[in-house]
Amino acid sequence: MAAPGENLKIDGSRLWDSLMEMAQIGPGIAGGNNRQTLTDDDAKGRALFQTWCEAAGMTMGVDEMGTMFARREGTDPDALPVYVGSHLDTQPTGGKYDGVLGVLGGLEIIRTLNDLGIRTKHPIVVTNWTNEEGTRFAPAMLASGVFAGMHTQDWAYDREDAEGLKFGDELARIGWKGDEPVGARKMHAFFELHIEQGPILEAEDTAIGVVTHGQGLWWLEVTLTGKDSHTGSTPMNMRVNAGLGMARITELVHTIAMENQPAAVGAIGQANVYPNSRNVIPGKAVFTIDFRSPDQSKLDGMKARLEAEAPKIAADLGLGIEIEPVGHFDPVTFDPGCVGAVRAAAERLGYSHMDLISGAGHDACWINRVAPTAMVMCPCVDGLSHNEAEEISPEWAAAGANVLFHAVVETAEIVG
Ligand code: HGY
Ligand code: MN
Ligand code: MN
Repeated sequence: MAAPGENLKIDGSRLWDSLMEMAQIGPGIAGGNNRQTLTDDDAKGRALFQTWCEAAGMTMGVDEMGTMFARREGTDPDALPVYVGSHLDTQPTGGKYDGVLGVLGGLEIIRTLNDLGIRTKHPIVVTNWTNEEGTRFAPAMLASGVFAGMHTQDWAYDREDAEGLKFGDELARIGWKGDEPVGARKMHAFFELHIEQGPILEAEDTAIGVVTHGQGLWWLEVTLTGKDSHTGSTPMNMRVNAGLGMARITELVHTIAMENQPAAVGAIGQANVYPNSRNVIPGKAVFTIDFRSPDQSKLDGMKARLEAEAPKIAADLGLGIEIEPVGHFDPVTFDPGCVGAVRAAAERLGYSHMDLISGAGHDACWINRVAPTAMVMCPCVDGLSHNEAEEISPEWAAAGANVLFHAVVETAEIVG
């Protein structure tokens, strides 16, 4: 006897077409996307998503952080909804699938339920979280963090981009500052489909990642203060070179991560020297360190080691140093019940699958603090992401969306 909805499948070509249409908005320069949060392109992507949701008979709610909630009614209006989603904002040199697959995979579930005339007891809400990437406004997962009570809304509104523009002002400017209080919505469960952004699933020739845990993260912003001076006429022993300090701390970050293997990573992704002139020794350097590990003690130990050793490097060079944590979340253990629904869906559908720890951060990492949460992952080519060459196959997208579909619909309870 087939389980209810056992043979339900989404329409993979419709999903792929929607992914390709969304990718036209905020194009990059090398085939990917540059649809950064709260830009005009983000607004265009939001508008397209809203049009699609309304065409699928959903009603849209928007909260005061701009997060979008498209609701399909259930047969029991009092039942807490099952939420499903991810993010539509991208890195400046982002791919077409990071985040977008999870939002449009959620939409595809609704489109398929409509096609089949299936009702569920619990409403289903497809979600686009604002500013998951944290590249324009740090930290990452900002809106889901406010929703989970990890940041105040005022603090989030005050976050500034490189031009000094404030998050709250930009949200109002693009016309997506909603009226719902953030975090007021209660969830029966939350599911997120996401590309792996790493090499494991492809290397293991496995279609589905059943995400049991997510690694934790520290973002430490370091400011080194030296002295601008002439690169030609300043004797080497008179230089107070912030650029040299940044280089030595970059090496320290790598050393710390390598000494904490396995399951630890560290790098500096954002770095600026000032005045950034070819013949001026940098009097200032500002850069952000990204440490991650699924092991709490390793994660905190890497931070502590950096905080102890970087000041010594600065002192040796006569530099001032400030180290400010600008992003953090502890390692995550997802809800065993929701993880079980994902695993059962993969088994029922006959997809190869394996348990996985998420290397990247996701909105699900914060939402897991306020609702039972799990993630589904699909492979990506060469494990590449945060790169315009990010690529997946339509088959991988469809498999991930089918597993998401079954996990969501099983949790939302089909009633015919
Ligand atoms: O940084 C992250 O892990 C996520 O991709 N924003
Ligand atoms: Mn993402
Ligand atoms: Mn990303």
